[in-house]
Formats: sequence, C-alpha cells, structure tokens
Amino acid sequence: MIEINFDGLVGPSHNYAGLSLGNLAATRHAGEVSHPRAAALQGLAKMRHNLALGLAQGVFMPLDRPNTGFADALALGDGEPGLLAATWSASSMWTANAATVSPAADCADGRCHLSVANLVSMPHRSHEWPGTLAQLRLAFADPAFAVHGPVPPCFGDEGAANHMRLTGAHAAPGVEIFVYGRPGGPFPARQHEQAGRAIARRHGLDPAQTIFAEQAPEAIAAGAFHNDVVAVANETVLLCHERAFAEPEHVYAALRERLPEAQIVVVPESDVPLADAIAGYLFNAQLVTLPEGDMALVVPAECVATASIAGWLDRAVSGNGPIRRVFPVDVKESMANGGGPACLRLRVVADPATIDPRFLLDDRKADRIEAVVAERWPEAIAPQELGSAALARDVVAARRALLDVLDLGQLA
Ligand code: SUG
Repeated sequence: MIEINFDGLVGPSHNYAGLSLGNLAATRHAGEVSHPRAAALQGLAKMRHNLALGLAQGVFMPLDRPNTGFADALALGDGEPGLLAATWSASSMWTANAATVSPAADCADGRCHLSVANLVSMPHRSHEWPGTLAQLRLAFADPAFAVHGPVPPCFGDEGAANHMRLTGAHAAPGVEIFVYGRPGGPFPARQHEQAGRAIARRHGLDPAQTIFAEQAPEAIAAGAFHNDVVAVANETVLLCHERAFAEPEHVYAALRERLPEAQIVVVPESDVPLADAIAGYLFNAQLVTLPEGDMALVVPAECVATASIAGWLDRAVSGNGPIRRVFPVDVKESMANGGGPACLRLRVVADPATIDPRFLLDDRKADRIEAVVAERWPEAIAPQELGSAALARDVVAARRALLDVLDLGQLA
C-alpha cells in the first residue's frame, strides 16, 4: 500500500473565462488568452518531477469538452457567454476536486472508498462528475475499491480539496478531517457540512476517528474557496495557516487527542499574511514523504516570488521542523485559474497492482502523452474563440488522439 498521486492532464480546451466566483486568481485572469499546450506540458513536467523524486504517479484523462449534452440541456444558443464557456471548461484538471478518498485502513469493510464530487456550486464544474465517475470506475474496478456516485446535489461537495487525512503511516488507520464552509459571506461556501457527513457514513469511517471542522469564514472571504488553499496534511503533519479554521484550537485538540504523534505546524499571520498565502499558494503544495523518509513540500514557483512565503520556507527547512526540502514547480497556466500543485492531484493509498495500469505513469508513458500534447493541443485560446466549431473539432480530436495512444478509447 502506497500513496499514489493522480494528476489531471490539462485538457486541450483550457481557458480563462473567469467562472469561479470567490477564486481570486481565476477572476483576475478572466478574458486572458490561455495556452493549453504549455499548460499540459507544465502539468506533465510536475508529474515527471515527482516521479524523479521516487513517488508513485498516476494520471487522469481530460473530459470530453465542449460538453454538447450540457449545452443541449441548457438550450444554449448565442448570447450566454458564461454558460457557453462552462460547456468548454477544462476544470477536470483539478483532480483534488474529483473525489473524496478514504483508504482501506479507515473503512469498515477494508476496501478503499471513493465518492465522486458533485461540484454543484459552480455550473462549469457541476457537469464533471459523470465523466469523472466513468474514469474512476475504470481505474479502480478492482474489488479492493468501492466507487460511489455523488452525494445528492442539495449538499455541495468539492471532494478531497476539503478533506485531510493524518496517520502514522499511509497504510495504517488514520484520522479523517472534513472541512466545510457556512454560507453567508461574500463568496460561495462550496463545501456543505452534510456532504462530508454523508461521505463519512457511506465510506464506513469510524466516527471516533473522524473530525468535522468549519473553515474560517474570513478565509473564504479572503479567497480560500477550498480548504486546501489554507491547509495541507501528510502522515503525521498538519501544515495550516492560523486563520484556516473557524475554531482552530478545537481542530488541533481533536486531532491531538486522536493522533498524539501529530505535528501541527501553524503559519502565523505575522509571518505570512492570509492574503500572501492565498496569492502565493503556500498551502496548495504537495506535502509528500520521500522514499528516504524525509518530508518535502512541492510548491508553486509563485511561493518563491512572494517574500513572506519565501522567508517562511527558508526558516522551515533550516529549522528542525518536519519539512526538510522544498521543490518549486512551474504550473503558471493552472495557477492563473486558481489551481496549484495540490489542486492538480488526487491522492489514493492503494496497492498499485489493483489499479488499472493505463492510469499509472512512468517516463515512457509521459513521453507518449507529451508527443500527443505537443502535436495536437492548441497553442492558445482566447475566450472569444469558445464556441468556434473548428476549435471544437480540434479539441475533440486532440483528446481522442490521446485516448487512442493510451488505449483508453472506451472513455471517448
Ligand atoms: O474550482 N478554477 C478551479 C480551481 C480549483 C482549485 N482546486 C483546489 N483548490 N483543490 C475552481 O475554482 C476556474 C475556471 C475558469 O474561471 O474558467 C476554475 O474553475
């Protein structure tokens, strides 16, 4: 049993339509020209970087866009640019929002449970789940897994972006923390408390090892639309901003009570102001355990360019805390839509032999993916081009070419 990070390959329709209210980066870059080819290559380079660190890596395919079924259901013609853009969105690249995953050791039936996220808070993301579910059912078809449909749409669920797991070792039983938001602020609270509670029940988690925590309303108001913008966990370590949770002391105490060896690293406002944390995405990092046992933080390059964050990282690695190494990666195209390194990956703890090998990555497969991307992914897309029949044909054909190369035609 090991942790495998499944990154979403950035799809050929990647664009900047500014669809996510409360996601400050996406709103700020609305209307800009995107670069799908560069975006996908940046994502692949991150996957290769993590492979080179000795970490296990998986990959999910982009979904079929533009989604004509969604467009037909909305009877879209001209004059609805926001909804049109929603049918083209490449947002499935952020696989932290694909599903909530509870490893086998936490679940009553000894299987690894996955619940696909309904993503109902944002129209452009609400139509991801059927395509994502089809992919999860294929990748995790082995009886070692139980793959669930979405929780009912009355409760917004954003998947692993609002879920953390702490444990002495990945394969051992852990403490699962479900973070939710309460509505009423200037921006949508995308994760409903009841969605997390439903998932905990359907996954068969031990209530004594499960924590439900409210995200700080001020964090959501400051642009932390998901918990993974202000907190990240790996094994015994919780790294979070001091303003991440509505009742931080309750969260820390609940965790310590269940996992006495927990190491809680709180970044104070005086070191890194919340606004800097959100702009530089310090917490949207991959906190990983390297094969030799040290923990490393894979951060967006924007962290190094943010003085307060760079200073904090320097002090962290030179001190005697759990983070021993920091690796900046360039995922600029995704970052401009509010998606950092951690948004781009879904963590699954499993025996790789139980996973459909077509979804597991090595360097040779990365070469094959890269060749298709280099040849078929559009170089640039301006938002006004969304809706173009010629572009739609190119985007659909590009994805088909990728599926063919990976023998995944059944996802077409
Ligand atoms: O849902 N951006 C995504 C970013 C998701 C980040 N995921 C995590 N934090 N785990 C979102 O807000 C922008 C798309 C646009 O505006 O066109 C977007 O959907």
